[in-house]
Formats: sequence, C-alpha cells, structure tokens
Amino acid sequence: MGSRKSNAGSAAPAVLLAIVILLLVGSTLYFHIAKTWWFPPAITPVGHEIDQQFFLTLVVTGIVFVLAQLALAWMVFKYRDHGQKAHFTRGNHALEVIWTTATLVIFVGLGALATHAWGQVHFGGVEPGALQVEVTGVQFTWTFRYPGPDGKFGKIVPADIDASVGNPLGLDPNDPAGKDDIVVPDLYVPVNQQIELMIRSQDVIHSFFVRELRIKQDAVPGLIVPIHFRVEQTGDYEITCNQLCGLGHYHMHAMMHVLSQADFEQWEKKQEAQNAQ
Ligand SMILES: [Cu+2]
Repeated sequence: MGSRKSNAGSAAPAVLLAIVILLLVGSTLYFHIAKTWWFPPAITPVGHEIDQQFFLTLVVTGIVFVLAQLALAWMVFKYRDHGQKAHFTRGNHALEVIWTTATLVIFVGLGALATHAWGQVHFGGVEPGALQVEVTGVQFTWTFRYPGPDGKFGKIVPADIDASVGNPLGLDPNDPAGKDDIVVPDLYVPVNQQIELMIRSQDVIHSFFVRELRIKQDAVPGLIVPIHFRVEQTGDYEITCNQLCGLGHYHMHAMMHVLSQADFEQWEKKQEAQNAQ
C-alpha cells in the first residue's frame, strides 16, 4: 500500500501561480514607486508632516508586503504537488508570538509617531490673528461667511434661511453684527496666515475635503467643528464633499482661492463695498 506513488502532479500550475504572484508584486511596486495616480503635493506644513508619516507607513508595510508575497510564491512552488502525502501540522507557537508582537509594535509605533501631526490639526490652539471663516454645507452646495469689518458674525435664525431671496444662511436682518457679513460661494484665504474654519451643516452630514490641505472634516448638523491650517503657496484648489450626502453629492463642490495678502485685502474690500450698496 504505502509505497505506491499515485497522481504525481505537474509543476505547471504551481509555477504559473508563483509567476502571477510575482507579477502582482512587481506591478504594485511599480505604481507606488512611479507615483502613477498619486495625490497632489501638500500645501501646508502639517500636510508635509502627514505625507512623511504616510510615506513611512507605506515603506514599512511595503517591505512586509513584498517579503510575505515573495515567501508565498516560493512556498507555492516548493510545496507543489509531487504526489507526496500531505501531513498535518499544528503550526509554530514561537513564530505566532513573534509576528503578532512585531505587528503590534509596528502598528502602535506608527500610531504614536503620527500623534504629533494629528494633534496639531485637532488639538493645537489657534494663533491670535487667525482669519475666521464659517463654512456651511447644505445639499448640495458650500457657503462661506466672513465676519466683515466689525469682526463679528451676525446671528443666524433658521426660520430666515431662504436661498431664493439671497439669504442661504438665515442671517437675522435685525442683528447689526450681520449687516456687514460677507457670504460667498467660494473660499478666499490669504497665503501664509493661519485660517480657522468653523464647519457647519444645515441638513445632513457633509464632509469638507481639500486634497492639498490633507484635511477632511465632517460637517455635522448641530455642531460647529473648528479646523485650522496655514497655506504656503497661492493657487486654486478644489473643495469637495466627502460624505455621500444625497443624489447631488457628486456635484457638491466649491473652490478655495489662496491669494497673496494684498490680493486678499483687495478682494475683501470689494466684497465690503458690495455689501454697503
Ligand atoms: Cu455633501
């Protein structure tokens, strides 16, 4: 009985599978190293820090990925069907402990390294003199409000919300602080100055997302969520909504125009003049 060799397998399927695995690893490496379909460059100091952290994570997990896949391809080939008898194994406890501990250390370590960037965005205080802008999401537009020359945002009354009469935010007509508020469909900010956005929603959950800022923040009804950043270069950047907020979600976007200080002041003056009319 025991000595009879039967069904000695062909090497072809194992070799083919190993080659497919190698090709997958090779093409994955190529697209990451060539940065095909990569994200646009960051434009804030925190954005660069996030990118560095992302790159570190990618390198560490990339090395593990490549080694694991190469080992898999080699195993597939080495242990292919020779017609040998399969035998049962209970695994290796020492190895299990080593790779579970290594995974834990890598994940917790990367997380700990990332806390600085995370903390700057979410817990770092806002510098005095930061420009405050209120951001409101509503199906399916963004609206931006500046306090105007008095530096104070006017009161908002939900009953007064009516985009058809030019009051999409529901500014209280009886509040003098709101008279000079600037309400616009695009975000204008000066370069090299700290900006604090106060993010709101009028209806469902939206998400304020600008790729170049590396910031994505949910707009939640009933909450005012502050975020802050400082842009290092002028330019036009797209703001999209990043939560599936309804049928028109796909076209919910606006632009962020980063202007030089002089251009921004000019823009502000123009808006104020329009308000005064
Ligand atoms: Cu939305």
